[in-house]
Amino acid sequence: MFCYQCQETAKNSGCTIRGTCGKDADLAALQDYLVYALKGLAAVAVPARALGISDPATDLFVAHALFATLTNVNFDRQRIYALTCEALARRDTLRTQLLACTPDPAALRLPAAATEPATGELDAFIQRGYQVGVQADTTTDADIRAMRELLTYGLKGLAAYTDHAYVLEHGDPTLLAFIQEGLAALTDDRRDLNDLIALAMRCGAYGVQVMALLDAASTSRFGHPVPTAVNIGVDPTRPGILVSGHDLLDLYEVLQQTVGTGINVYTHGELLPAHAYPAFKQFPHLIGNYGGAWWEQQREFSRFNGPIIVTTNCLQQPRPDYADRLFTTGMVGWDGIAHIADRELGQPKDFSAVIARARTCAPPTPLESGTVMVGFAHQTVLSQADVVLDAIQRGAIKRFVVMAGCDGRHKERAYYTEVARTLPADTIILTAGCAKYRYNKLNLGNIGGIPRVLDAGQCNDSYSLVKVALALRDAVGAASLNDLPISYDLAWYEQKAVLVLLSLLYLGVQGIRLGPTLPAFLSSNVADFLVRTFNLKPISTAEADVAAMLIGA
Ligand code: SF4
Ligand code: SF3
Repeated sequence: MFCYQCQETAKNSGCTIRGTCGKDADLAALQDYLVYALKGLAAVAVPARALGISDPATDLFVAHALFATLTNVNFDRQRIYALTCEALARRDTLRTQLLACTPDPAALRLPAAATEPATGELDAFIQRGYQVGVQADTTTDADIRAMRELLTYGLKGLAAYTDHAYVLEHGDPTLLAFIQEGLAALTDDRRDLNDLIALAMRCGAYGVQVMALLDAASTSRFGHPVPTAVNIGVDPTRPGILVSGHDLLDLYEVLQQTVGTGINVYTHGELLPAHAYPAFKQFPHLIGNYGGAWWEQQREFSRFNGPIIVTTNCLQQPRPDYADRLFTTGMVGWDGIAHIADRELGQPKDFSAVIARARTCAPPTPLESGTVMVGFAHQTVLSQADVVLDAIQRGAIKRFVVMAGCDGRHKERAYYTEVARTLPADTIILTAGCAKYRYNKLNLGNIGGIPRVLDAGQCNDSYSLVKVALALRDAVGAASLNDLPISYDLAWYEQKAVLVLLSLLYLGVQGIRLGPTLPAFLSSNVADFLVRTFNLKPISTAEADVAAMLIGA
């Protein structure tokens, strides 16, 4: 196997024997073959669309299936196999329709991924997967390969967020069309570096678009987040259900189905921001948030004692002591772990099996006590714009530091805690994503009532931070985002973060620090290009980086 799509790739080079994430070689090959099949489907769908042939269900399927290949989403080989069978069947149906309308099929130059017959056997898919992965073609130029992978991972992030928006009934066919355009381009050897760079920038533009769509989807359904102190302790008298991942609708339906049952509900990881949405405040049995970021789940799920539902991502290898009370849903899966089926005909998901399990469980073991503040998305911050601007003009706030992104296992990530501790008292941290768990419990105080850590929400709520920055630019009459007293010190782990990065680069943000390591999939020339063009930089020490950021460097 060879996989280097996430920040925890082995030796910051590539996982070759087994993924740090728990993905084994056959599953990696199966996922590679799924991505290959989706590229082939896209290579058919793009010329078909140009002729007016398209199928909205196939368009959404591509995003859905690509999402399954993100880091820590789906480890269930039967489900990856089923998605691949469906991709190939949809490809063949669309190709038949396309060829029927094409006088000169050779002119289409369909790639092998679009035309090669598939046996339909799982073992054959795995074997083919070993031949079509990242390193399959040893003759590919290193820089072309790097740009293709950067685009692939940006598209994966785009696919995941698009899927999240569609779950909340907010669709946008232009996003689905671009995912296919990008995938199809990856099969086209005529695309040179400049083409791929342009596509990566367009992927960033669609990243801004999808985050805006998801913001509209969440706020129209659940209201605008408001500042909220979230309990991080437990109710020792009642069992609970823990909901992890990013899916607000899953959490909402769990809450609806547990009203009056005597069972409490807790958020985990990236669902912490749910507490700030007005629609969630109607449920007194939404007790609080349990634990920290995704990578601490094995210890935390053990101690939770009750059932856990993992939505969207990030799932780790389940430990035997909680595997029988772990449930996956949506695109998440693990061989042998119970799975809650998708919604049907506008009906909610059926969480009765989870609720039945909770009735047999002990209350959670406390991990900590106190509260954390959430709810500083764009509407809250912009409603306080006068106070913020006044604080800037008085010199009470000297700088904002955007510390959005992901958390992860590596001990180097202690850097982010250290940066938060080292930043002086006249600075504000703007955060979104699970990166916040490195510093959101530090009690860093406030500046004239404005908390020093403003948590906008999930990683996709990085869009909120962009909205705040753009409003600040307009309010102070700055020419560009780069003229503001804002520094960017981002942490990445998986492919949603790759999309967030491309979105910021598309918006012209310069001087982003990216850590804890630069992506292994960047060739040295592509990394140099990003440094030269966007002044992208690796992190250094917390002390040195804080000193540099304070002078705008
Ligand atoms: Fe390794 Fe990350 Fe790929 Fe998993 S997703 S195999 S940890 S690079
Ligand atoms: Fe975290 Fe997975 Fe990326 Fe949504 S939960 S930010 S890592």
